[in-house]
Amino acid sequence: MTITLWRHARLASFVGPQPWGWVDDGALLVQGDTLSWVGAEADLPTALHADAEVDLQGALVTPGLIDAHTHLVYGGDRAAEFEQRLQGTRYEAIARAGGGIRSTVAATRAASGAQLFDSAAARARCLMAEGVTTVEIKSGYGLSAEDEARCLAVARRLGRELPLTVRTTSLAAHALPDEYAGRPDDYIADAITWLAQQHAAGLVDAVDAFCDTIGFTPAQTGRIFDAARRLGLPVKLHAEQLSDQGGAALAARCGALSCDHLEHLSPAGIAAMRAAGTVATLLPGAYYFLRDTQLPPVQALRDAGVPIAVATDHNPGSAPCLSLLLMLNMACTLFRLTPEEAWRGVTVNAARALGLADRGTLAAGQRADFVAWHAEHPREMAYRFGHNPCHRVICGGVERTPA
Ligand code: DI6
Ligand code: FE
Repeated sequence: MTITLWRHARLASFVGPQPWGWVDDGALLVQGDTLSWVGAEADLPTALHADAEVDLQGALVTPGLIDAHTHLVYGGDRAAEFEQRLQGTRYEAIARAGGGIRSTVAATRAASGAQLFDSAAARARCLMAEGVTTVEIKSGYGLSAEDEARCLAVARRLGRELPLTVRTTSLAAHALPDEYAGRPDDYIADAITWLAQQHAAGLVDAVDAFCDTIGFTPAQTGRIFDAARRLGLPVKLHAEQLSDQGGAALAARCGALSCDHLEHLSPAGIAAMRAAGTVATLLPGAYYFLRDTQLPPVQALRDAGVPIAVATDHNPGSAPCLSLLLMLNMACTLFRLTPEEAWRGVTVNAARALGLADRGTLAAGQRADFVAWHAEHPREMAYRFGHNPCHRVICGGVERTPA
């Protein structure tokens, strides 16, 4: 196992009480795929052995970025729907008229496995170019036993073939497919059967649902969650995006890893999330693209000490966004997060939203996922937008070559 010492970096470690977990002149010792020592150059143990040394010459180093909420696998696009919305038709109205998610379902079912893989891989590479080392990918555009499993298998294959960790989430309860029109409870019953099959095939790390007026009711969501818990799978929820359904409290009572969107989150939802330690994953790209005006209750989340994550929500309908760095900026400008909060949202709290304790900070014992930047300070990435200063990416101890 090779041991490499990365020296003379400015570290934003997100560990310890100081802002950013800042270390002025720091070093990282990488042993295989793990960080075995992290700290100030001045504190480097004298007896330390390394096979190789890299001088980072003062470059800024952060943990690898984690995009904790995406829908990367789907067919087609929704550019025509975007034009419709620009002419005044609302997102919900398009969905109710059979467009929206269901039009992507038709395109996804029509796509070959190779098409689904190639298009998703191209999207994943865009995220990776900005320093993303872990991504969560949801199903939810297949909505049949076969097509949901196909999309999850594509996501798993991305994790095997790209230098990137992929966590998969089953989101069969995303929309009601046409063949179940008027029979949402039958659909949920079938989706529960598929979930057990997906789980047996090793395709699922977590279970999600869309609890909203154009999605599923809290009762239907609860049935999916009960099934997930029987299988020992953690849950998360698209909650209170378009209306307050009490979904966040329901999810929190099921020990949810995260509740996502949350523009219409109530004080009761916040209290339940706080009690359960559930992460609030904010998705400023969807808020922006749908021209939403209802802000998520950021100050109340802060006051309650609910950890906040930030993600792209990449999907063809409400957030066709492939830049997690842009989400740092939008989380600050639109939601008034501080740059440090936004950064914690794509590192330490994003890891927590995925139930991963082995990443998201720079500390001994963590996976060696880190990024060196052409920047002095991470606040610059929250400040600029449309700019990518990513310099070098180390994923599991191995340096990634540029895509
Ligand atoms: N909320 C979202 O923002 C995405 N899914 C969801 O439940 C949008 C999905 C889409 O419009 O295709
Ligand atoms: Fe989403």
